Parts: sequence; structure tokens; C-alpha cells
Amino acid sequence: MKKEKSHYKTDRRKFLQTVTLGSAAGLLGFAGNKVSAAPYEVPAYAKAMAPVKIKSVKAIGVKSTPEGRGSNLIVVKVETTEPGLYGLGCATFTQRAEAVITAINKYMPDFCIGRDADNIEDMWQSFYVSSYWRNGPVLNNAISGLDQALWDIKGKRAGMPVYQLLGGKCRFAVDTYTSVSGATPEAIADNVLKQMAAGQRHVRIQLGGYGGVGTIGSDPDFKKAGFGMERDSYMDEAAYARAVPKMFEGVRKICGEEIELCHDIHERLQPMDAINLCRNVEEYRPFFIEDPLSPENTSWWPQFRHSTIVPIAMGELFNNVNEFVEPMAEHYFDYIRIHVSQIGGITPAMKVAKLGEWFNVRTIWHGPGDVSPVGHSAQAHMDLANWSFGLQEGGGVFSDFLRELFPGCLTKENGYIIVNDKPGLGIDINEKMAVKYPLDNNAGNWTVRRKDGSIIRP
Ligand code: GCO
Ligand code: MG
Repeated sequence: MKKEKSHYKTDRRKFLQTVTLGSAAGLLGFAGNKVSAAPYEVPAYAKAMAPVKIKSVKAIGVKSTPEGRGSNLIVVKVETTEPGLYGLGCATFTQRAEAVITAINKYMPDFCIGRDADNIEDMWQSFYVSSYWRNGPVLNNAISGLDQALWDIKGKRAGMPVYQLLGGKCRFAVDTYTSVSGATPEAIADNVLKQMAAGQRHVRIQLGGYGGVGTIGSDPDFKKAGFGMERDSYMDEAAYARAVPKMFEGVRKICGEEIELCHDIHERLQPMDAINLCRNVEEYRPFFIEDPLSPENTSWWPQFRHSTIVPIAMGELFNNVNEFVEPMAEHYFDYIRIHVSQIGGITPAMKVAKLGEWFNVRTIWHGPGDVSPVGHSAQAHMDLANWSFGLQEGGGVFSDFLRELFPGCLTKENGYIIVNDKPGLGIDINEKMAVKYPLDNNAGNWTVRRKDGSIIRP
């Protein structure tokens, strides 16, 4: 019975192929010539599953730690009409998590249900313009959740890890940098030595919080005057700019020449101060200096590049893929620091990575704690397949809590991220556990002020 059915299908396909070729030949003016379609039997290995439709889309919000503040993580789950076949994607925007969840739960189901789960590019392009106003962090994160989930589904359908669908491995594993901080160069060097002993080749060094917050400077006059909120941070820009070269000097002296050292300015200095800071650390050969300018200061780039030789890593605050084009074509940066969920997921990130190949600008995807383990997996799959890879921030080290919450998390050996070879992104979510750790209303406190209380862009 079964055999007969498939026989019928093959005959029907042969018939359709003949008809199609026949009519194409007609259109090309070959009528009269004998054009016959060679009978073509689709081999078993090439038979994909029948098309599947999207059955449901929802957001899952969960804390990254069992207690304390932690990050608000958001994962999108897309279910299909194929029983048991679903995908996961990262849509984490910690500081405005509820806004992203609303965008997903209120606007995605109507848009997605009944559509073909295979057409990722079309889904991305059509959801992107469906609101007419577009390209903000809330909607881009929502699209990222959908996009990554569809790549996950495609990988599961193909029986392949996503890196295979992106072109296959062009490196055996993903090299990383990790961050350490401390109040003094000696304390930082101590932490760097520990990372070196664990096999790390690249370490980012910070003096306490970004901009030296909590370790440098005293007497925030605005606090004494009762200006702002008690919890607002204070940054002494000049003291920070003086301290960073000393930090590099101290760490180099203790840790030697081999370790690659990086630093994140986190956009906090005035452009000329950032240029001077970079010049002052040149002799310590940083691997990169990150985000020396805020995104509002892009017109300073030509001057910046002509003033200092340190490699620059930039872009975690960009929302829009178009923002990368000019700086890459003009070689303003050496590394692009895309926050993958912020720009809309794997589909746009791969386009920027490929553009990097033409201009020799390499990727270091943003990988802090406010990227979910699903997002870290998506990044590692791209890292394995992109030739224009530079390095990866974080990933591979997760708490026991996160490993239980997200079975299949990446692992790290000798400083390299290791990706499991399960189909798709290779990661799952324990939904029963997730409901026990709901999001909190942490609106974010990126309020950093200088001595007189005026705001520093973080
Ligand atoms: C980094 C980043 C982060 C961000 C954070 C904001 O380079 O890792 O600067 O630490 O500050 O992701 O929520
Ligand atoms: Mg940063």
C-alpha cells in the first residue's frame, strides 16, 4: 500500500518535471527540438521534511540568578505544526524586559501563526517592516527571538547544528576573552594570572566598575548637595583617564608580554580625552580598546583613527545594521561589537559579519551576562562558521543554576568555547523551572554623574 503511494508520487513528479521543462523550452523557442526531462529520482538523503507551519509564538521571561538582582532574560519559543518541533531564540533586553515581552506576546502570534517556518529571511524582512516604524531596541530584540528560533528549527529539521547551515566550521573552537576587575593594578594582575592559569589568552581589565566607578575619585559634590538619587553613580573622568595607563603598566609588569589585554571605556569620556587615553596605553600594546566614543560622537572617528594606533572594538550600543556600514567601509574600527539580539538576530548579524570580510573588520559579538545562554549559543554557532571572526566575549561559563535552566549550555575548555553537536542551536529551556524565577521590575540604573551632577553618557 505504502509502496504504491510513493510510486504514484514519483510518477506525478516526473510528469510535472516534464511539463515544466517542456513549457520552459517552449518559452525559449525550442519548440520542435526534442527536449526530454531525464527521469529524476530524489535520493532518500535529499528528501527534506514536508513544510511546517508556525503554530505558536511566546516569550519566556526568567531571572539569570535564583536570588538577588541578576539579569532579566527573555527567550522566544516558536512551536510548529510538526509535533515536538520547536525553536528557541534570545530576545534579552534586560532593562526594558516587559516591553519586549509585550511586543512578542501581543504582536507576534497574529503575524506568525500559519506562516512557513522555513522562510527565515522573509519572516525577518516582513516582521521588520510590519510596524512601519522600526529599528528600535524593543522590536529588534523581539525579531531576534523569532529569528534565532527559526534557525534553531531549521537546524533540527536538517538534523544539523546551526553552524553547518551557516557554512560549516572554519575553526575548531571559539576563542574568547573574559573580564576581570579590581581596585588596584596588583589586584587586577592577580585575577589576570588566574585566568591565564585557566588557559585564557585574552583578558579584559577594568578598575572596579566601568569608568572606575566605585574605586576612583571621591567627594561627589552633587551628593553632598542632595542632587540626583542616592543610588546614582559618580565618575571622576580625569582620575579615571590617569589611572588606566597605570593599570596597564602594572598588569603588564606582573603578567608579562604574552597575555592579550583589553579594556572597555564604555563611551564615558569626552572624545579628546578618549584619544589621549588610547595614546597613553599604546606602549602596553592593548589587544583592543572598547567603545571609546559614544554612538552620538561618530563624526569624531576620522580624527580618532589618525591620532592613535590602538585597535578599536566598537558598536554594542548600535541598534541598526546600517550604522555599521560606513565605519566598516572607512576602517574606523578593527572589531565590531554587535549585541546580536539588539540588531535583530542571526540573519542581520551574519550580513554584517560577511561585510566585515570585505573590509577586514572582524567580529567580537557582545557577550555579557545579559545575553541569555540561548543567545550565547547562537553567537558561538556564527563564530564557528564566520571567517571574519575576531574573538568572542564570554560564553561557555555558566552557573549551575543556568545550566539546569538551559540544558545544553555551551562549555569552555582552555579558553575556547565548545559547541555541542546537537541539531539546531543545541540548547533547551526548562519551562517548569523558569516559572519559579519570574522577572523583576529592574528598569536599569545607568545613571552616571560627574562631580557637579551632570549626566555622563554610559
Ligand atoms: C560589555 C558591556 C556590558 C554592558 C551591559 C549593559 O562590554 O560586556 O559593556 O557589560 O554594560 O551588557 O547591560
Ligand atoms: Mg562593552
